[in-house]
Amino acid sequence: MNKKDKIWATIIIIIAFFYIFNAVVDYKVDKIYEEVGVSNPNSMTDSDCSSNKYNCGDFSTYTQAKAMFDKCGGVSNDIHYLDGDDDGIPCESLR
Ligand SMILES: [Ca+2]
Ligand SMILES: [Ca+2]
Repeated sequence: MNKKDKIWATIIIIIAFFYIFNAVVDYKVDKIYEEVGVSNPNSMTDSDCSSNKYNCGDFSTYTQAKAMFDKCGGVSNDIHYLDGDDDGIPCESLR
């Protein structure tokens, strides 16, 4: 290995290290959020109950839709309009 090769190898190793480090940190953050029982606000599946952000089409299962519905307060606070007929069952189409 000549000097130039060594420099490149070092750069590649540093970049690879950062990628792995970031992946591990992301994984750990997700795990920590999971352990304390709240969803990661940075993840795609965050539960924002402040405005109408989700529709039934945003969920792939009824369980997910129901979890969001319940988390935001159920019928009394159906901020996302997941339960149009107010019977307490959101997204009938997913059942
Ligand atoms: Ca909606
Ligand atoms: Ca309903």
